[in-house]
Amino acid sequence: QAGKNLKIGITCYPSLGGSGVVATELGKRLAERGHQVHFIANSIPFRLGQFQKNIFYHEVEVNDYYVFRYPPYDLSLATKMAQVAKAQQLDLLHVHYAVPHAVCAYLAKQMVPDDLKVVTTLHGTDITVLAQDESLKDLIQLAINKSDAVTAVSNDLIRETNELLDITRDIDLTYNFVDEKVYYPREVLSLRRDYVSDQEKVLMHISNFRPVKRTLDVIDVFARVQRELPAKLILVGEGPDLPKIQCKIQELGLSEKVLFLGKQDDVAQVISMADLLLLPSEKESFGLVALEAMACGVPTIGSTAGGIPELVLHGQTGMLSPIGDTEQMAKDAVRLLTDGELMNKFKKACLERASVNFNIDKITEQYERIYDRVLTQK
Ligand code: GMT
Repeated sequence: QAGKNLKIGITCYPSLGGSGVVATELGKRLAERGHQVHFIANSIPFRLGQFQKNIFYHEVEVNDYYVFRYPPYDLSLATKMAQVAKAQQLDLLHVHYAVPHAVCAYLAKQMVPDDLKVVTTLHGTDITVLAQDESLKDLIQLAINKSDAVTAVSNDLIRETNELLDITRDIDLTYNFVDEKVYYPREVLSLRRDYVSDQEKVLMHISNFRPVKRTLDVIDVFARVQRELPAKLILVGEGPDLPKIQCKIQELGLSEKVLFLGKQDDVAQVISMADLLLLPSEKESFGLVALEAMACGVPTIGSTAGGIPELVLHGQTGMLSPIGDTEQMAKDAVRLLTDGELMNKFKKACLERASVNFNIDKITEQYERIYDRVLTQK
């Protein structure tokens, strides 16, 4: 089977976070490289964009018969995976996020007469949060141990998976990636002038505003920075902690200096307006947004949580401090924002690192090698 064009089923959360983005971008690139890619999900992945050759989408319909208190989405997904695998003669299923996708793929495998291979990619909270939940732990463990290959997006996530669960197999490291054709420093001077004056620096935070992102730390860092130099904070995204943040900003009298852009699709354009990205997370298996910023030449000020140090090189492409050390984060931000030469050095290093280490083709080839391996193994 090695080296040939494959038929690959991909399942991900179509409208949610980094795992969906990575799965969709990978699928698109695999299709460009000649593979046939079948997305199996409950809606069209939001990054899928325009029609593209070799890409198909199969929608999961959930049975909501009145006896079901909770419509059994997982069972419908497993059945759909098996149906698509049989009808399209899939070589393998590549599922992103363990719950429920890896479990459904394991079930689908039992429904298919041929040996349907399953590759599972772990993205972070499926392990760092959900695998700590006793009601799911054994199931996640089973799904990982029964997959034909398992990948994780950082060494730290591999370490944590092995620490939390009884894993009887190797886990491959496959870092997240960016497409340089989309993520590059955009010319956004006039757009930036719509938001800030030429004297002001722009700090930016982009996330789903969940507790693991420690968004109050974002405000704290910004509050300290703007005491030292003219600056604005741009917040992008939405989530449960947003109201808390809005109150804090008012309480600190910072309303004039903080802008809320809500959810934005064209992240490359938005991020290119920033001088620095703030990522002070409590947990972060990788931190895709820091890579997107890096590819646009924007250094990150963040925490040393999870896989962030594998992506952001402290003192080269950003500055990292222990979780919650907002004083140090603010000091580092001010240092970078006031030293033009240092900032230029960081920007250059960002572009270089994103292009060399996290190139979409390089990582796609790693996935292809894993596919070939599972298809040739007995
Ligand atoms: O950041 C989030 O909370 C969303 C979450 C997801 O499941 O999409 O992101 C996880 O996967 C991303 C893609 O691999 C990683 O870049 C994020 O670091 C990871 N989030 C956490 O570990 C909290």
